[in-house]
Amino acid sequence: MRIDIITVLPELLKSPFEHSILKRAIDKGLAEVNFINLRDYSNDNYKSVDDYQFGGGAGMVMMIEPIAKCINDLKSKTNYDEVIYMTPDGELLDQKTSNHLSTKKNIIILCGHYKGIDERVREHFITKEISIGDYVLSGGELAAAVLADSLLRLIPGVLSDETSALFDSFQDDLLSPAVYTRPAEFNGWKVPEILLSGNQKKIDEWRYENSVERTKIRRPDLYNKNFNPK
Ligand code: 6GU
Repeated sequence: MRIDIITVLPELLKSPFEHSILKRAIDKGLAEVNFINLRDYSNDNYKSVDDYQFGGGAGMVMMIEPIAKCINDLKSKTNYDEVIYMTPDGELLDQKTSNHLSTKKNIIILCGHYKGIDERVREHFITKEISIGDYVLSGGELAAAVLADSLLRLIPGVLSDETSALFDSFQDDLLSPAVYTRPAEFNGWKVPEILLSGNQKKIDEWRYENSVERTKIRRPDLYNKNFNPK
């Protein structure tokens, strides 16, 4: 999978891809992530990419020209499956969307800034708009990193234990069960006996029940979707 991220702040974005699982995915050649500086496509000597909005009002708007030039340049070299715009008024990201997008070959992610982007970009270039939650961030970069992380870890071979993404919270609309490691007792606080029993069937049952119980308490919305469908 190849992800090309268009941003005015490439430096802000780089670090999440230089460590741990995402770094390994890139080093192994399972993923390619490129950072494209939108200012390189500016029309003027000041490298500006934003302007005052028509109709007045506070806040700058990202101009269509640099974005169009940039996206067209990328498209002239690569076929893209999706051109995604990160925006708080987009579709809320969930595991289902991540699973779906992780099967794509090439995607562009455009990071918004300021008051937003000229609506004509959204109408004519963007194929999908994604938000990572109902709160406002200063720009799309951190959201783009969240999206990219959620996609890259699903690529086969990226996680060392191939099956482990299948057991992530949300993969089946259930939260993950509680986990423990050594010591088996600390301060008198004990690890549930069953996990030390060696009985894998019983352990699997305990984990499933623990998942369901946690989901019921912490995320009744998910629980009801699973167990009390309308
Ligand atoms: Cl994608 N962008 C911004 N600026 N804020 C957000 C967001 C995206 N998702 C949630 N809040």
